[in-house]
Amino acid sequence: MAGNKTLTIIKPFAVKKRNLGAILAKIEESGFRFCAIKTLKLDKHEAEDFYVEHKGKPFFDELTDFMSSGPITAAILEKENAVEDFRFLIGATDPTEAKEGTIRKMFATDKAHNAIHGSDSDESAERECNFFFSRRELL
Ligand code: RTP
Ligand code: MG
Repeated sequence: MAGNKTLTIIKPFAVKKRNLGAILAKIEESGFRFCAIKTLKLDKHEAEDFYVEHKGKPFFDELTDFMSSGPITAAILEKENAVEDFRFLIGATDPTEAKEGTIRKMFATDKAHNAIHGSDSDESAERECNFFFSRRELL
């Protein structure tokens, strides 16, 4: 059975461009409940650790530089079928391919600076929730 939690990150440019509130509102309006939320800055090593599945790929260095370049907001979201429904809400990785009304279509700059992250499986969601939040914060 599909899990009911996913992990999102509002990425550095979106926070810098002051799109944070609009993105959080869109998430809430779309039926997701915020279980936990925090704003923080990753260092390069932490960004490499978070995106370890992409280690060795040509975009890994640019990706981890970007993700450690400024404040991000991480949140645990709850909804039935959370992972799949949230990936649908954020849209394609490349915003030029993202459907109208998706968060990346609305707020992304380009593929490297695509505004938001969503876990890609229940297993990733569990790992990523534990990456950002302590047991005390997992409500
Ligand atoms: P995310 O993990 O950030 O939610 O993005 P995603 O699942 O849609 O895409 P993923 O394949 O996990 O890639 C992670 C991030 O790396 C950048 N990327 N660049 N140049 C490229 O071909 C390329 N491919 C991926 C994107 O910024 C993507 O969000
Ligand atoms: Mg991914």
